[in-house]
Amino acid sequence: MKKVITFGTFDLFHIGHLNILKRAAELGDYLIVGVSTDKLNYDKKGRNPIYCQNSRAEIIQALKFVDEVFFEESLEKKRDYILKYKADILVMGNDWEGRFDEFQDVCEVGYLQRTPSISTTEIIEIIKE
Ligand code: C2G
Repeated sequence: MKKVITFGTFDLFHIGHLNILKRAAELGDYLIVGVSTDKLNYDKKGRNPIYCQNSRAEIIQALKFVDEVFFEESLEKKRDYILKYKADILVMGNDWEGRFDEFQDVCEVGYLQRTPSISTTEIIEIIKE
């Protein structure tokens, strides 16, 4: 069984999130998603997500092609998560191109094309206007 792992905040869940998760699932037999905690998001982006981590994780877990969800507490723990969940391939959007190549010694690493013209940040800006 080929296990795929991916990570993200998935705040204000949108079609770009759906597309990447669906395509990640197609690369293997079992999809594991690390959902960034509120704290990790705050540390990374300087603001809290709109949806709290439990809501974001519940939404991801409800998708039919997602098999397992856990909370990603630290960017530095990626290697531990890959090993813990016995992932065969790490998949991320190409905004992260090259950033996770260091894990090629423990799994395959792939980057998928981002869905154009949509992002959580843009949605927030549009609503604000
Ligand atoms: N994504 C995409 N197309 C978009 C927007 C996002 O394919 N239009 C992808 C991103 O490339 C990422 C995933 O959706 O692979 C989740 O995106 P974010 O929620 O923005 O996650 P991010 O903040 O990049 O967190 O450890 C890594 C981080 O936790 C990733």
